[in-house]
Amino acid sequence: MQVGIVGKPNAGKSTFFSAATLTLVPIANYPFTTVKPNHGISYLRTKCVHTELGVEDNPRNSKCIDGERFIPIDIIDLPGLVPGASEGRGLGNQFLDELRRADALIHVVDGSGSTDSEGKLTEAGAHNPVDDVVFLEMELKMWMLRIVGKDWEKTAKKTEMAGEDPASLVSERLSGLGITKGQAENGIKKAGLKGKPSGWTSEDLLKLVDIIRREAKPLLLAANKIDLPTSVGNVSRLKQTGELTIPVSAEAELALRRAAEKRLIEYKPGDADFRVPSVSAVSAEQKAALEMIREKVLKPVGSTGVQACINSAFLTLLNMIVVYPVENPEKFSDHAGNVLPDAYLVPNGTTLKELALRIHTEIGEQMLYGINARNGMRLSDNYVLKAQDVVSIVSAAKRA
Ligand SMILES: Nc1nc2c(ncn2[C@@H]2O[C@H](COP(=O)(O)OP(=O)(O)OP(=O)(O)O)[C@@H](O)[C@H]2O)c(=O)[nH]1
Ligand SMILES: [Mg+2]
Repeated sequence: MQVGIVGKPNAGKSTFFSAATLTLVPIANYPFTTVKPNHGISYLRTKCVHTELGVEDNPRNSKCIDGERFIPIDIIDLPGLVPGASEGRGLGNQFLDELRRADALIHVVDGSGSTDSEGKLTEAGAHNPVDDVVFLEMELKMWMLRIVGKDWEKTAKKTEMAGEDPASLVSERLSGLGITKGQAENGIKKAGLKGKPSGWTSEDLLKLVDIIRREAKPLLLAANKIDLPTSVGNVSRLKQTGELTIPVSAEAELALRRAAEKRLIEYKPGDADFRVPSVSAVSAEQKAALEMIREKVLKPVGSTGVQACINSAFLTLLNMIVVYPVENPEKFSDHAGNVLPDAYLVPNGTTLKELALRIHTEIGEQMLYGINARNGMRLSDNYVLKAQDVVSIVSAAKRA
């Protein structure tokens, strides 16, 4: 699974990325610091079931820290986009194609309003961040329109002559972005597009790609720089756009994670607070800076918001759940004895059979039944998985 970070220059995308991945990337207070995409690994955080089951775990595909399970996800940081990028302004939108594998987007907005629409520093609070939301969604639409709309009339006429349906044409054009025919069909219906596709206008296509983008690459707003006083009020303004909005201080998260990495503090991404251990090399200056984060971010907001964005991208926007497949339902282990080795992120609605197929084609195909490891009850292959399920799959196929 992959999440893409988008937004105008200087909004804090690379700071967010760096905080989420603990990877060093260039960060600076001027536009176009990032000139090519950064790829990294971050983690979704969820309560691990091992505490509740009363066992010690040995995770393989994920990490367990203090009873919290961290599941890896891919994350990509893009160069900034400016209004008119689709016409080549700034760095243009050449890098948007990097988002083809992204399942969801995090739009990092400068919630403090201290950078203009092109990311140049301006008087704090002078810029309305809602403008950035409008423009970015426009650029995303223009990007998709460019892909769908190339020689539209000519290609649509050919499709009509061949007796093919318009959804095939749209999904074929957008197949590079992972758009399915079903999503194209849905989009056409929701956009109210009827008649011959060769007669659809650019406006029609713009409406269509916007609907498809919202379904196929949903986004949330990371209202960043919440530590700055001019952010007050902008979070509710951003919420009024109707997009899921999360207050964030990427800079605070980066400082906390770096301090935790150096063992100056105890802090896990997503925690509501940090602790300075009795033995810590933290200097008075560092301590004061960390205390400031506590007062300005953690206390009023509840967390730095970075982990909340990643979690919401998968659990809310994409409506996914975490499940734990095990081989031995009594010991909650795999064949090597690893307890709760894997945590899988699957779409809500996934059946046991679909999970089995994902683990291994043969195991799935030859699946006999499943077992709910919590109570030993048998589960049929069309059982719909629930969040935090611990399940065992009994199959005629042997595992490698
Ligand atoms: N106060 C505050 N400043 C932040 C925060 N996040 C980022 N910044 C600052 O904002 C500036 C821009 O940060 P970057 O992460 O380089 O921004 P970007 O969106 O990647 O910018 P481009 O790569 O130019 O598109 C830097 O000076 C950061 O230190 C935050 O949460 N609070
Ligand atoms: Mg950057």
